[in-house]
Amino acid sequence: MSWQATILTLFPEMFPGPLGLSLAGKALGGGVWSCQTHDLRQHGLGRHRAVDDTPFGGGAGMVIRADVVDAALSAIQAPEGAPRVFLTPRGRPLRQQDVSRYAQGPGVVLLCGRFEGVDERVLEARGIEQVSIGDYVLSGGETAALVLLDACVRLLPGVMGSDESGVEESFSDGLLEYPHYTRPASWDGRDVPEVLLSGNHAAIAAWRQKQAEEITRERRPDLWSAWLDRRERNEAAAGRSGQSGRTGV
Ligand code: 6GU
Repeated sequence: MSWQATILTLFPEMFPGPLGLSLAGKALGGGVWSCQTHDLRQHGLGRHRAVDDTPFGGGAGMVIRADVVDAALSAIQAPEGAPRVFLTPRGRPLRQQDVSRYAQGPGVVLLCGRFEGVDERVLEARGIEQVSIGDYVLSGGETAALVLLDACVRLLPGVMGSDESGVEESFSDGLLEYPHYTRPASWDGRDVPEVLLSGNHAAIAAWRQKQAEEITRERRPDLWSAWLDRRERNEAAAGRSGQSGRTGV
């Protein structure tokens, strides 16, 4: 029973693409996950297998038809309970917590659009979530689907190994990660921060925490204020329960 990605797309050749290589590719070859594409064109109408039509109300671009998407959904065999996701810049932002939820389930069904969009009625009627991977516009949902799958697959049991890299990383506690250094200790006139060479593990942990906080404050004021709010709430909770220290997030 492996984690199953089912992808509805006009460009099935785009999968698994880069996910056939490296960590994700090994896991694919090893049967940890599977990647099944389904060509939307198979359900197109008429001699030209048309999947789209002009938008009611006018305007630029074309809209993928509800009946075409519905026929494709009926034709696939996705695991019971797999969330259906339409990749679109109009969606809610994809977060690590969504990725984690998807990875813990049986798999996902991903609908990739081209053109202006998909008829809203089929999204509503068939319980399809709308997700965006960022505030920029891609030419189609396929590359966004690859991003979502990469984020999910690396969380599947056995894919990343049992080292700490899955835990102590950006977003796991709401902060961006501290900077990394390796040999040589001096390069191009730049020295590695001295504390990292000290062997003092408590001092190193404190330095890394401070770096993570500063970088998050500078680069991601949104994450920073959320983290401050969370810390304040935790401290208040610790105070109420008579604890002296901070509790975990
Ligand atoms: Cl999910 N799809 C497309 N086409 N463009 C996007 C996106 C998704 N997320 C950001 N831009």
